[in-house]
Amino acid sequence: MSNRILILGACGQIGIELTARLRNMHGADNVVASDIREGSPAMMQAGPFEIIDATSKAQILDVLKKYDIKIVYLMAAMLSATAEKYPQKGWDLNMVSLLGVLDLAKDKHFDTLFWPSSMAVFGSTSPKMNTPQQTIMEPTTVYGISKVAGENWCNYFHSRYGVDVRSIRYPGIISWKTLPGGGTTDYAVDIYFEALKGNVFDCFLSENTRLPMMYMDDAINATIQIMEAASSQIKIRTSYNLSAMSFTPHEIAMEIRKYIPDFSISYKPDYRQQIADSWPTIIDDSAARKDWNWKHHFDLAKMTEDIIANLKKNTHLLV
Ligand code: AKB
Repeated sequence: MSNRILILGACGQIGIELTARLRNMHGADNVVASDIREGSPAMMQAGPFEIIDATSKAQILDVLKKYDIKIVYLMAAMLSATAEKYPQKGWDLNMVSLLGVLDLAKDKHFDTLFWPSSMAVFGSTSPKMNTPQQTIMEPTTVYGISKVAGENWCNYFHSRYGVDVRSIRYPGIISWKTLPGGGTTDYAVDIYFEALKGNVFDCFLSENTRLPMMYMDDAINATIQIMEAASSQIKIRTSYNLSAMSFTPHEIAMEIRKYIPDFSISYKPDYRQQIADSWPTIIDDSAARKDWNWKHHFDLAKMTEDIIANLKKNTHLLV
């Protein structure tokens, strides 16, 4: 029986690394990558690739049938900062894509869906310290509103139609292989690249803005772990809080200085400061740890050591 996987939004920050990991695990032919535009030659040559607009249910259905897909990861999304510039487009992409795939799952065109939520579901009225799994959720961004609505749709399709949908509230995700785009936490990726290029880093958040973050390796592990868990272990069908570390721009700069002593950072907060200020400082992810044994492996020190070693070996990325 086929256990083929489709990734929608495979060319985004998480999609690229998720596709590579799933292809390693299951064989490239069993993992169909897709995006609205062509991916890198590496991704397109390594296994099947389809152009799909994630808001088109018809295009998704064609590919589900063509490859006999059983598992879908819907990774296409517009992130917080970009969605504040294009609210209608952000809402449309984030919601229409989700409602389309939920409907396809309801009609049994595939078995299991992964959909990423975000810590952006929380807002200024949520507790900032040890933000609980269940608490006040009054997000102030379009992205956050779309994620809260999406979580509730997931829960509804699970309880009403039995759809096996699983979701994680990602914190800011940091990687050295792929760049993010349009997020409020992106500074924590850019900072490593600028430091290694020998540049001063102009940070768009203020020095003491503490946000929850996670290294990509942990984020991919969590994603695969929740999808591999038995359905009975998934007790929450909105989305699970997920956490690894929390740090400020000042703290990440100090960590980088251990390797690049003359690294220098300046602070020029812009509109993204207000978004960051509405988000949690530290997240309580005990439900994920208890229900499906989630554990993180990287803290700020270990992540920084790994990123700097890898970027030094891959200087072609520093263009
Ligand atoms: C963003 O900054 O928009 C994302 C997120 C926290 O979901 N990284």
